[in-house]
Amino acid sequence: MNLMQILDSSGKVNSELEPDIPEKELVKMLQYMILVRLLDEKGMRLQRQGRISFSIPSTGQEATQIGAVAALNPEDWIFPAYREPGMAFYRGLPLFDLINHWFVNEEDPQKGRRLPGLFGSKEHRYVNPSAPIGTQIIQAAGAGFANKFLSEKAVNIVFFGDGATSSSDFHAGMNFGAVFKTPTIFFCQNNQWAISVPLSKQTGASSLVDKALGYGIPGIRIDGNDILAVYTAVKDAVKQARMGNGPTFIEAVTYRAGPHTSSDDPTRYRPKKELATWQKLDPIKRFENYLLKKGIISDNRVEEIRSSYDTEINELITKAEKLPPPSLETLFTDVYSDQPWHLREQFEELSALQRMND
Ligand SMILES: Cc1ncc(C[n+]2csc(CCOP(=O)(O)OP(=O)(O)O)c2C)c(N)n1
Ligand SMILES: [Mg+2]
Repeated sequence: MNLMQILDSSGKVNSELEPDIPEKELVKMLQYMILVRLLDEKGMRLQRQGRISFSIPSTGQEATQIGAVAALNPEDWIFPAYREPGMAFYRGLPLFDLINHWFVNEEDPQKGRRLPGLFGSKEHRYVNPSAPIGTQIIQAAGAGFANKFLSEKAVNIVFFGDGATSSSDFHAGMNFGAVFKTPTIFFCQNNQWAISVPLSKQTGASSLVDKALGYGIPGIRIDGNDILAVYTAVKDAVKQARMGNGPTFIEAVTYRAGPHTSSDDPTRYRPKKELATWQKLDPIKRFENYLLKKGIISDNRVEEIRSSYDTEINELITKAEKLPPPSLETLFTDVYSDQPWHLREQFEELSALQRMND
């Protein structure tokens, strides 16, 4: 199946397909790609030093998340998997929120209740993901139905991996979206691996986009390391969804350049040569070359962006590491508006135990 590409691996643009994006937005896109890469480096290092428990990198997949969020309106809902943190930052989620979340301290907006890396933000319409693979697909289709039912302008985009296309929720979500023509964009990050399972063992289909045909959903296969192709495909899909024409399925062909998570060692199952081949197709370098050729940025500016984020993140890490964990009381809050008697009793018992130990 063909692959839609606008920027080739050297950053040369196909001018017939080049989208019209204001310079300021183009720079913002690069900036957030750089931020995501840097956060991955920091997160993995902190985990290896034993200072945080877990890290989920999305290295190599910066173009999919940033290209997509740039093509959405702020009122559109994002249903992430776990490799799209850049979308939340692009919408204004403070960096300190994520870093407090990494350290599971009292300022962690998730109050230590989530696996680090699985976070959401209602304010930024970035929905809390669930750990079981594929759950967000049915949630997004259902929420799309709600948007349609309430005649809201918002559309929904849902992210999932190649592995998730084998889940029953993928079938249920795609089928529901197609039948009810929900304004849902099904965005598959085909990063070639589902932990240690390669794509060749994931499906009998020759490409994942073929699956869309069976549901009656228009599908497009794009180069997921080409941010302009991602932006264009999502923009088109959003337009169709807003016009009431229902879902689109996007297969973005990309590569998980890092480990699955900090608990994984891909050198045990992945050929070295494969990584080297994909590293030549790096999405950040490619976009940077495009912007350099257009005279929109300079090497100095890129270095400035990187080093100012580096300083900011280091300062936030120092602050976050000093904060205590969430208070015991948070174990008993946020589920019921009026705390039931048995939780009150448990809390009192726990507080008494804590006083004895102090
Ligand atoms: C229902 C379910 N089965 C298994 C797992 C364990 N698991 C976590 S991530 C993952 C692989 C998912 O691969 P993919 O959908 O390709 O996404 P990627 O991690 O590559 O981004 C698996 C099997 C899970 N979380 N949920
Ligand atoms: Mg995958």
